[in-house]
Amino acid sequence: MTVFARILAGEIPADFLYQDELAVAFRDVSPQAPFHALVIPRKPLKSVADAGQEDTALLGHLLRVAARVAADAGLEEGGYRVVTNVGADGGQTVEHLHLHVLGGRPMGWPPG
Ligand code: DGP
Repeated sequence: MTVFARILAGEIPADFLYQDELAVAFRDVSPQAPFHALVIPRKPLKSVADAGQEDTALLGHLLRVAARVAADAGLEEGGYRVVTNVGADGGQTVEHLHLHVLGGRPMGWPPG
């Protein structure tokens, strides 16, 4: 069971920013920017690489939730970044699909 599955099950507390029947958003425990949230599906997909045709709408929903939590955090004017890591080279450490929403400072490019 991943740490995010345990958060979804209520076994580990999280600072929730948004919840619906398909997805939840909460603050990252190790923020890499003044605002850093994670958007995850309730469905235990490992990453975007694990998503099938049947998950197309869910993936779109996750992006819309990311935009919503960013707007709720007042980031629309300044901008923000939405990123998802996949596998070892992508820097993924938790095998439950998640979108990082980062903002509140200028982001570097390319990412490290
Ligand atoms: P990634 O490296 O892309 O798999 O990102 C995983 C993120 O999950 C990382 O930024 C830290 C965050 N994280 C890990 N454990 C917890 C936790 O227990 N609670 C919260 N809120 N975030 C966590």
